[in-house]
Amino acid sequence: MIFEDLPTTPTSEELIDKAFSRAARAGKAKRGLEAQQSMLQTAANIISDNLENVVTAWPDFEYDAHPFYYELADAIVDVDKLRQSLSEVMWASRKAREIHEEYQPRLRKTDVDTARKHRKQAFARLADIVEQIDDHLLYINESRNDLRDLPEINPDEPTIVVAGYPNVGKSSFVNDVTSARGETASYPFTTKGIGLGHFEHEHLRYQLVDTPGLLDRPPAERNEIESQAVSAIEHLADCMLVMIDPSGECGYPLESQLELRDSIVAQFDSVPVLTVANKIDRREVWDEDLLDELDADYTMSVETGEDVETVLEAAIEAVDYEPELPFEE
Ligand SMILES: Nc1nc2c(ncn2[C@@H]2O[C@H](COP(=O)(O)OP(=O)(O)O)[C@@H](O)[C@H]2O)c(=O)[nH]1
Ligand SMILES: [Mg+2]
Repeated sequence: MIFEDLPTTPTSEELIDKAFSRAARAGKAKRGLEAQQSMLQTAANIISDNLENVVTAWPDFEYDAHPFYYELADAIVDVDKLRQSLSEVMWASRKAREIHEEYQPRLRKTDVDTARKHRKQAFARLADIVEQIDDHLLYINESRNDLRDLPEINPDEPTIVVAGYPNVGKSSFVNDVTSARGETASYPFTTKGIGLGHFEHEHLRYQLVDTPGLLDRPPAERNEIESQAVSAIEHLADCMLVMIDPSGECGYPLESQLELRDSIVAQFDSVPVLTVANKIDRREVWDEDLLDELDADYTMSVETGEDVETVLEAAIEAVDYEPELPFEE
């Protein structure tokens, strides 16, 4: 995941301390004018290089981030504000070099006292520049901490997303058809873990994703971050399975479950959505007219295994994934 390896961003205080203490050490190794020159060069370089590294450590959101991650990142941090902060830091990095270039000539062909006075002045200006971007450095580090924990999901793998109210059997389904049990990922904005599983079909790896807290309740109950995370999922899902429990044993009336299904169909208009009624083994508690009303594409029972394969194959067909061949033009 592209935001995983971002280094911590120093605070302005840390950076100033580091630059000036290294400069003091460099100064002690030399005498006279050379000591002053070496101090300035060391301090300016450390500030300039460290600030530049803060900026270059970040991927380009538009070119390097998959739209799924871009949108998810934007739900969690303010990407425009982050970009602005990064550009201010770049400005400060360049400014530090300029100060170095401006003061360097003043530390030559002069007496040591005058040189020391100029060097101190340069240091004050360097410190001032770094202090000016204090808030930006803090925001960058905060963003880094928030984005580091984005879920480990591969957006390039063909993906089936499972939606539906709690207790309808989503986790049971994901665990049943995938090899890795209990694989989870987490979003930084909720404590609920994403259920994640993989299976292979005709040598292709598919990803099954269950998104508790997002696609398990009506849109009106989602906060702003959750709503945006749901739209990020539009870039991820190649097929949507909306699971319904017509027995009502999940604790949610069928009517609410169908409303959720309809809202998902409406929102994911570019993604094939299949309605799957689970717990068919409990058909004795299903209402007689229910099946008509449901308009389900499939019925199944994860408990007994009835028609689970059929549903999976339908999902694979709906994904309609064609791998890119390396030699294709
Ligand atoms: N009778 C019956 N129970 C099921 C079936 N699938 C899942 N369950 C049960 O329904 C409950 C909720 O399942 P779970 O997978 O945790 O639902 P989730 O909240 O949607 O992930 C569990 O007790 C499951 O054992 C099924 O096909 N038939
Ligand atoms: Mg679950």
